[in-house]
Amino acid sequence: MFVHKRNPLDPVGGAETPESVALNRRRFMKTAALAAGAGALGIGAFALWREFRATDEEVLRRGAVVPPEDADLATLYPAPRDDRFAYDRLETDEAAAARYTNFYEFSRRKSTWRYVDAFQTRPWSVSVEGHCRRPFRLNTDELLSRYRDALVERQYRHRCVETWAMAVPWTGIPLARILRDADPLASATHVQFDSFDRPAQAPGMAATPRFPWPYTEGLTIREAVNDLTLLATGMYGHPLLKQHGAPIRLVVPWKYGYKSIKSVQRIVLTDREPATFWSTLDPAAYPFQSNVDPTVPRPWPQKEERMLGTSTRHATQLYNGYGEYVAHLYDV
Ligand SMILES: Nc1nc2c(c(=O)[nH]1)N[C@H]1C(S)=C(S)[C@@H](COP(=O)(O)O)O[C@H]1N2
Ligand SMILES: [Mo]
Repeated sequence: MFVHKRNPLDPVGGAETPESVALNRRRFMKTAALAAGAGALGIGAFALWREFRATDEEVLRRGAVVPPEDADLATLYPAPRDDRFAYDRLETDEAAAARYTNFYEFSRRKSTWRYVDAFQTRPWSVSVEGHCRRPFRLNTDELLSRYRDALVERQYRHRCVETWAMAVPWTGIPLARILRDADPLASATHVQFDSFDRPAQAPGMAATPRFPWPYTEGLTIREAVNDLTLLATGMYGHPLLKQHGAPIRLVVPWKYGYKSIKSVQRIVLTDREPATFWSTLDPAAYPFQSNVDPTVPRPWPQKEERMLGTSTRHATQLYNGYGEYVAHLYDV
């Protein structure tokens, strides 16, 4: 299994098993249950079975957020579609994406939707600060109101370094629009993103106090203002589910998925390359740049990817296929 293998966050149990294998296992376990009796299965197997038995409705309902009080803001979804990035493959089923997520604040398993009940996504605010002339802080409603004209829906492919992939419609605001309003200083060479630090609401954080929380990420300023970089507030035409990083997350489709930090609270313009959660844990496996590249093992092979909810495989593309938009950033 290709699950962030070479770092201390090694997966537990079989929760990360690819879906096709998991479904076979479920069938096997049903048979085993009939043959041996439920008692012989053991608690671990029972937990695994419960996970895969969950209905799509349950997975989507558990992750749903409290809607804004201002009903007018709800009418912003779905946002006008910007069709430039239409994918060359089938869109991922919404429930398939929602049941297989990476969100270590909640769990190392993929079924993070099971652990998000206590997570409060409202009220929530995000700040833009650091090396800029006009720092500001907005709550999520103010963010949507201020940038309502910039809100777009875009179809992007997402590629996790574990080699699973998805093709999903995000709703978001181009990050460049937001950074521009802060009026960055010439000294701002990088942008740092910080997630939340609330172990009381996030069982994965409570279980791993030694990890470098909060989850952090970073981009160069040129990457941050690239046309592709989105600050997402929604997915599949409605506000983000908790397990996908409600209420606000970053989406950087040409980089491995861990760069797309969830549940962002602080955006800091800085004059140096910031430390990130994964590169702090293992700098060799998770370098700062982390562009998708089929030729570079990380350290496991990256030649192919599997679409979530299916057994369809595709060849991995350099920059995840977005070279037209980003290759110039890396010309030497
Ligand atoms: N705060 C936070 N952001 C995160 C993660 C995380 O554990 N915590 N996981 C990352 C990884 S490894 C991936 S692949 C994507 C997954 O996004 P998705 O679960 O919405 O598909 O989120 C990224 N953002
Ligand atoms: Mo990932």
